[in-house]
Amino acid sequence: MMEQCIFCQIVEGKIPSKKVYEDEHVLAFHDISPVAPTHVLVIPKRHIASLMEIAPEDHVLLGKIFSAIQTVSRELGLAEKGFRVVNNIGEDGGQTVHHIHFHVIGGRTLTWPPG
Ligand code: IU
Repeated sequence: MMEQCIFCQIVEGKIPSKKVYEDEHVLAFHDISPVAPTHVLVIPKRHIASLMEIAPEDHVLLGKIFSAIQTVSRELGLAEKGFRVVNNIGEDGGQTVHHIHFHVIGGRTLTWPPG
């Protein structure tokens, strides 16, 4: 399962990605199919299937992910006008890749509600 995970393969460098941020625990890269002028995915390097698999011992990691989101949003020029962070969970949530990821979407005025 984890060997086949596309995002684990991106973390391992087996599949190329356009990285925008990387530290020991977190990776951010441009989404292959952007829905806005800027669309980045921020992920933990360790395989966690979804938000529902987050354990209490992962809380520090979650904080690191959100720090990375701040850094990425500033570096990509999103912070001033605003942007959106999205985490899809499960079938109804529209999750298609089962390695937790936070979409950072911006560069245009976003509408609400989502589809
Ligand atoms: P979702 O929340 O699980 O639906 O989001 C998965 C995202 O991963 C989606 O926006 C895809 O375009 C993106 N993605 C990618 O960037 N690279 C890939 O190789 C694959 C999916 I597969």
